[in-house]
Amino acid sequence: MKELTKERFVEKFREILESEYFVEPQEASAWQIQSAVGKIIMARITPDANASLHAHTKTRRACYFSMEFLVGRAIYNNLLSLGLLDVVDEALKECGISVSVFEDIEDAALGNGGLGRLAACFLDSAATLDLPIDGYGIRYRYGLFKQEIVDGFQKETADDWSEHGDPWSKRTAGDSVLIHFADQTVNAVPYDMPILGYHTNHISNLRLWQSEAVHPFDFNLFNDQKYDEAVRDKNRAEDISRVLYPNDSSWEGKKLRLKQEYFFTCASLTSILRDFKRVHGKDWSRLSDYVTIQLNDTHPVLAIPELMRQLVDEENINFDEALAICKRIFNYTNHTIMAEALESWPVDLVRSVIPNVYAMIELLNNALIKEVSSLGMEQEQYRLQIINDGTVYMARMAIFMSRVVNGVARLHTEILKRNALNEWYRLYPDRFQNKTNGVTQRRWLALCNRELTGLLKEKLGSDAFITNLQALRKLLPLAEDEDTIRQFMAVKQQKKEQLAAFIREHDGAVIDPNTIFDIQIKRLHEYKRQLMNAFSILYIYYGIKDGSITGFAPTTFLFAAKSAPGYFRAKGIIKYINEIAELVNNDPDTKGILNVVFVKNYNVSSAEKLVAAADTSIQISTAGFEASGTGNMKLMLNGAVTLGTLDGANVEIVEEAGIENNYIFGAKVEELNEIMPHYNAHALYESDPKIKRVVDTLIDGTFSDGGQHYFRELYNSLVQGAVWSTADTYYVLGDLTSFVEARLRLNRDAQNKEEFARKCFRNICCSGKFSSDRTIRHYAEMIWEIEPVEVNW
Ligand code: 26Q
Repeated sequence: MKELTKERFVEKFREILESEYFVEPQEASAWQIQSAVGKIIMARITPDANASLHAHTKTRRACYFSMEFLVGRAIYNNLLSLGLLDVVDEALKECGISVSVFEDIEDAALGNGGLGRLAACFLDSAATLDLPIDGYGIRYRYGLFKQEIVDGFQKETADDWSEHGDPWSKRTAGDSVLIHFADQTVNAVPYDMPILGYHTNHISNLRLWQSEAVHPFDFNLFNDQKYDEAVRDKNRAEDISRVLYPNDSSWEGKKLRLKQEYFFTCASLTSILRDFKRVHGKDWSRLSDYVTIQLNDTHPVLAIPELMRQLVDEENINFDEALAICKRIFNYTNHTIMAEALESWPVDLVRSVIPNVYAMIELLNNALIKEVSSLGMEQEQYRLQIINDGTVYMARMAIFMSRVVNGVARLHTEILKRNALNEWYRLYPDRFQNKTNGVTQRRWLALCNRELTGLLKEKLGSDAFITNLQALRKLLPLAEDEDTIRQFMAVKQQKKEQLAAFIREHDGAVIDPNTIFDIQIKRLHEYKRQLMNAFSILYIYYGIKDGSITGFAPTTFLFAAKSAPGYFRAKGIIKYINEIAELVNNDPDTKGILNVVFVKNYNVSSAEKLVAAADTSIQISTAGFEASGTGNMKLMLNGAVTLGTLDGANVEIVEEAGIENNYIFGAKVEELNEIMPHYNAHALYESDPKIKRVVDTLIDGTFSDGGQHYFRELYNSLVQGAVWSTADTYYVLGDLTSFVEARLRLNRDAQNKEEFARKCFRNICCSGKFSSDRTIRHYAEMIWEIEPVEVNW
């Protein structure tokens, strides 16, 4: 194919704008510009995309099943992958347009947080490493809600991300699948989104299903002027893929969610089996030679009984044979040990919505019981059964039927084996593996921090780290080089200035780039302890005011977080942070020293700006609760030191980068196991006046929650509890003092700017392990047993 030069690009670009929208470049809107660029790019990559799809059906491949793919904004990433960022930048400039127009393009927020973003990073790495992996999920009409902050409170609005079209996917209606529920049948229509590998012609396919009516509307009802009834079926069908559930911690047994899960797993399997048949015929015993399926948490686990059903009921394979085939195909990744997040469905619901699948679940349960007794574990049977007491337990079905079960960080996997899934580990010790998470350095370094990328490239004499992050290790000696550190500090300063400009525009807040940027960005959860962060700021605030804390280096405390709309405490914490901001930002005693800002509507695009500008990465979950974390890796990669607990992947981060280059505090998992049974938060609160002082701001009138009792409820959760031992489940008060100490230590160290920058720089050099390229390669080798493919056409 001819090279895409600036001239050729400009010509095509003008042509498309003219013929599609009747506009000149200067009068085109952001989305019209994106649409034109999208058309040019998609036309160029289509042959590669088709060739990749074709190659994938001929070889052994992995199918990544996930309810969420948080891909974010596609345009910059696609241009980066194709090596066209500069060409398009120049071309647009010639048309009087800045590439930054695309900042106005919406993110595709088809995920809640870590789990969904991990899936997106994996597809990026897979394509880049030429590994045959395709994603399967749901094309939600509305992604994760947009967050506004009104009077300090979170307000949700709909995220109509494809309102102006979606140039990055192709509707493939010819591959549609009919999905049958007991009470309705819908049409699953696939949209294929190419995921481009970096500087390779290999492309992964992300197939997202949209639910549509089989018949658009009832003509007879329409003729009788019964308009609502005429479109009722259409709306009911579209309900299934209408909206992403914004819950990512507490599980809710909603019928629509169950339908979503069945909808996309059934559609995906049907499509995979069709592809297989086309190439290999009906030799089902070989299915597992060509297809392996990764279940991203339990959300897609209905794929297991559904594949059984398709093999047994539709392909007439006997049950035992089908069972053997399925057991070779599935693997399951666990992302949480929190009991309230584990999926379990009422038998009556499953039976009423998908009766044939339920029948298969019963047979699987019988097979499990048989196996448990043959392995001499009868005494554990009730804790292992897929169906027990009128409930279907999804994780149990997943583990029973998977070849490999994995956790997402070393500590997390150890906790699964020792505690959360111990009875399963004893049953199948060889089934358990660890695969520590990673992030793609293409988006989380090369794209979001071109300045740092440029510096690293210059120092290394190559940009090899963009596809081999371990290469950064070689730069470690330069941490002692004054020039390098000065240059690094200049880059960080630049990114802080850019972030300050963004926040001014986006939130109307003024922040000073000459202060320390202290950043906590993640979903709002009690276990992530944003409340402890807030308390620590107040602790320091009162310390500065009463003179017990002196010489505190000016710090900007940045928060960004969405709360599940129904999560009362999390919403209270958002309001509380905003109340603290109001207080400390306006107090002449602390003005210029403490600045607190809550950045609204946290998403992938704002994360890209935040991570690049951070000095400190706040990772302070109660030890044992954060399965891995991936934001911690993104911040490390951009040269922030971690201020955190020994939880999730933080353990491995300090192992790589050195405890002396990070700030670790708080109770460890083993310590908490000892402490929690007799932890008395109320007694601690009563005995420590500094703790009491900050906690009392929840109830003493310092702040207002608009009379909605958010703060009183938070207060009660910390110090009241039905019995004393149930108060402060996440040890917020227990860890608060050591957190403040670590924070003060960091603050003192940061005053030696060069010495502190060295620590930051060492973190970058040691971040190699946390590339999703490493993670995906390990899945490919140790779980999927797949090999890289060559794509030719
Ligand atoms: C389940 C049932 C009904 C409705 C919603 C859900 C649901 C949706 C999303 C439950 C959980 C999630 C998301 C979980 C998640 O993001 N977990 C994070 O996964 C990351 C990637 O492995 C880890 O790094 C984080 O530690 C973990 O919290």
